[in-house]
Amino acid sequence: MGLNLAAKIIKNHLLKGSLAAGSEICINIDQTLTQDSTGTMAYLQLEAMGVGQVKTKRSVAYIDHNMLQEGFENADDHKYIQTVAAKHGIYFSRPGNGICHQVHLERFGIPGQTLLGSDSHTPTGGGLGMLAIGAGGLDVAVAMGQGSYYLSMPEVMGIKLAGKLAPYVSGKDVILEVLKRLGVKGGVGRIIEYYGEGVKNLNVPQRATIANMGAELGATASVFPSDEITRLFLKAQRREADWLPFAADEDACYDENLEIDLDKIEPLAAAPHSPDNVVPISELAGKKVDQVAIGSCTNSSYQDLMTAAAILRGKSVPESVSLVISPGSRQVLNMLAQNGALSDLISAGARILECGCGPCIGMGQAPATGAVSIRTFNRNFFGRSGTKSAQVYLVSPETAAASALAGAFADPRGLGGPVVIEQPEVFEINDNMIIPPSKNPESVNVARGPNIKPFPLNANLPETVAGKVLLVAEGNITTDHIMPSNAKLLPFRSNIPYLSGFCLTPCDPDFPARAVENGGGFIVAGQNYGQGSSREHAALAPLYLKVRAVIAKSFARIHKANLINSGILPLVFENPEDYDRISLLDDLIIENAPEQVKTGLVVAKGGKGAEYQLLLEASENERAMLLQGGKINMIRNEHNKHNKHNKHNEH
Ligand code: MIC
Ligand code: SF4
Repeated sequence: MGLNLAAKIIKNHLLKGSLAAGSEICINIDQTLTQDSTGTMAYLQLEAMGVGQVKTKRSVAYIDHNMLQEGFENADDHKYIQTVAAKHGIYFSRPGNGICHQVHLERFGIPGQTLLGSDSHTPTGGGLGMLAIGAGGLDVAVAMGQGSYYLSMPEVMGIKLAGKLAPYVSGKDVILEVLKRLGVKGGVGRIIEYYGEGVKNLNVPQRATIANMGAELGATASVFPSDEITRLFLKAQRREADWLPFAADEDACYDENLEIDLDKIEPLAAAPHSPDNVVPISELAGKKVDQVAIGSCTNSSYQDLMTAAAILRGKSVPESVSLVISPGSRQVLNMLAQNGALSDLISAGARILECGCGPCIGMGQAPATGAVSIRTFNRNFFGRSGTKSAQVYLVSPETAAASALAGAFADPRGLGGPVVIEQPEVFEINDNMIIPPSKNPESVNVARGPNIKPFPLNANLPETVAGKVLLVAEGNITTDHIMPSNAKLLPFRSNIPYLSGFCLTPCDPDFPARAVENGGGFIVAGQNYGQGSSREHAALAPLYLKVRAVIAKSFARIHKANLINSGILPLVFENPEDYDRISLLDDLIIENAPEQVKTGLVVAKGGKGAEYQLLLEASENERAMLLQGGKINMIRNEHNKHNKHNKHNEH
């Protein structure tokens, strides 16, 4: 029986383990990426581990999230990342060069290679045929230092695509259709692999959009074959030499199967406040919109912005609408400037922002009170836009542009003749904002600003883990709830003590004070706890507040790994009904914790004889990490053992 593409790439990179779904594997990592809001922490950890030059084939540090520079903090972090990158063999993409995922596709991604990134949308690289995975900063730091990454072998879901998209229907509508069918937990523990005749009717940016929002399914990665279309994209980026064909074997099998007929897809929107709350645009048509935002790593490719410009050309957005555009990369923005499309956007009344994440992560452009904001982004979690009362909808660039003109939700199929944007024969290639690593790394002094504070470290797991329940949260709590990110908080990504004062405040404003008052304790939650971002701050801030365990109905993949890396126990209710028996401020106690952690079955005792059976679903390696209080401690212990052994042998 043949192999599917995901299994082939994993097999080519397998260092430990087997392809059996659910077993722990270790794979070789070819490339890494970091962005600034997770990068400062990742590089502090890289330094703490004593890594010299990175072991990967290519590592890139991007600055794209944190660019308002309201005070010295952001600029200091940029300088830190620039110098630490130069010293350790890492390429540096300067602020203004674009969003990590878009620039990585354009300039660095290579079919068939593995990419680990400290950003949950790293799977965007799957659009080029990479196995691209998002992870916490510490895992990326370890991958830079050792060239490898441990994960649980995912199942592979095959989505067979047939047919061709109708005019004004695009990649965004395809992934919204998948989200409608599978939901935000539908991809957990899975790689989503696209195959079938329909694939050749999708260009690389459309594939990248689909792979990007696989993150919203909770998937480990999404992958497309590398074919003639991929070759032409790389050729147009003057990187044809990086191309190799990759596809599943003809007789490949999948653990799960789904079929989608592209012809049948219609323009869709994800309604507030979840990317899987999908409805057809036809149902929303006529509903007034106040803000339209086009951009983000999901939808700001050359083709996306050219399409929006073509729709807006010669027209004006009404006074009731604020249209804002954040281009994905300088390559895209510059090409639009050169061919006149930028002028079409400006003339139509668009507000042009610099190339970066911008409004997608709440860095400016917060909508007005109660406003309806439609965005080409990937997340519409509650409060993420910066305005709690805003109603955020996720749509395609076609729908966004049509609606901007109408001042209301509009089905772009009503626009008339189709807009066809061909891929240029050659993109504008100018890498002068990408700085290669230093040739004399010893001479580089790493610049550290005063906002960079030491990160918290856990200690060995104690015999008894005891404390109060500090919060009982609902299902689908996002990392935006656990560690909110906005223009006021992002500058403090290298300052955990400060950030911890805002931990879980969207769920309960008193959480940080309660945690401090009680000297730490437990968090209890529903399903899919920690969906969303890769930010390990969502584990480090609770660690700083002495949270010892999170007990949930289920966890999102990256956040669970971040908790384990920090030495916080991620425990799952064996009987989900037990969730209803626990109340705020209940006392919980786990006796003989190390012994119980070793078995994976944990009993927490409550008051009045209550007992809760809990599961620790973790590999042997992860259990060892929990016993030693997290990954950094484990690495340090291994180093110390190694050094002792060497010293002993010397004598
Ligand atoms: C996001 O889209 O939520 C972010 C901001 O890009 C995060 C990373 C972060 O929190 O810094 C992500 O997706 O991992
Ligand atoms: Fe940036 Fe938004 Fe993409 Fe996250 S989802 S990397 S904030 S553009």
